[in-house]
Amino acid sequence: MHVFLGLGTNLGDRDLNLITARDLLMKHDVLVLGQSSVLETKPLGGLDQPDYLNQVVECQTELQPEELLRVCKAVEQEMGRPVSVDLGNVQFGVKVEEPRWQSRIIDIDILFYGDWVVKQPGLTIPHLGIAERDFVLAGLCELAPNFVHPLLKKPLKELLAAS
Ligand code: A4P
Ligand code: MG
Repeated sequence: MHVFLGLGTNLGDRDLNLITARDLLMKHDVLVLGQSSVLETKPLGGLDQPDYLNQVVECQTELQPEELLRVCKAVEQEMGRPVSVDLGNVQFGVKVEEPRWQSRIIDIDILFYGDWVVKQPGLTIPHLGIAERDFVLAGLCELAPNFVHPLLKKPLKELLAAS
C-alpha cells in the first residue's frame, strides 16, 4: 500500500532525528520512496515548547494499518520517546509516562493509508487535522498535489490553497 507519514520533532538533534526515523522505518519493512522539504514550525496551540521540524514521507508497505501504527510507535520508542497516554486505547502492561502534545524526539503520524478510511479505537485515518495544518499540506503537496483526500474529496493542492 502507498502511505504518507508525518514526522515531527522538537527535541535533541532534530535533523538527525528525521534521518534516524526514516532509517528505522526502512528496517521495519516500510520502504521510504520520497520525502518532502523539512519545515521549521512554531508549536501548534501556543504551547511553550521548542520549534518543530516537520516533514512528510511517502512510503510503500505491505503492513496493515494496525501493524503500521505499531511500527510507528516502535520506532518512536527505539528513538527514546516515552510511551504516551492514550485514553482512547489504554493498553495494559504498557508503562504510561507522557501526556499528549508534549515536546517529542519524534512523532510519526499515519496521514494516509492509500485511500482507506479507518476509524477504530486508537487509530484514525486519514489523520485528523491534515486540512488545518499548513506544514502537513505543504509537505503532502510537494509529493502528491493531485491526491484526493478520501473524506474531504478534494485534491491536496486545493486544500492547501484554501487553508
Ligand atoms: N492515533 C490515532 N490515529 C493515528 C494516526 N493516524 N497516526 C493515536 C498515528 N497515531 C494515531 O498519539 C496519540 C495516539 O494517537 C496514539 O497512541 C495512536 O493510537 P501520540 O503520537 O502518542 O501523541 P501526540 O502526537 O501527542 O497526539 P496526537 O493526537 O497524535 O497529536 P498530533 O496530531 O500528532 O499533534 N506543532 C508543530 N508545529 N508540529 C507538530 O508536528 N504535533 C503535535 C502533536 C502538536 N503540535 C505540533 C506538532
Ligand atoms: Mg501524533
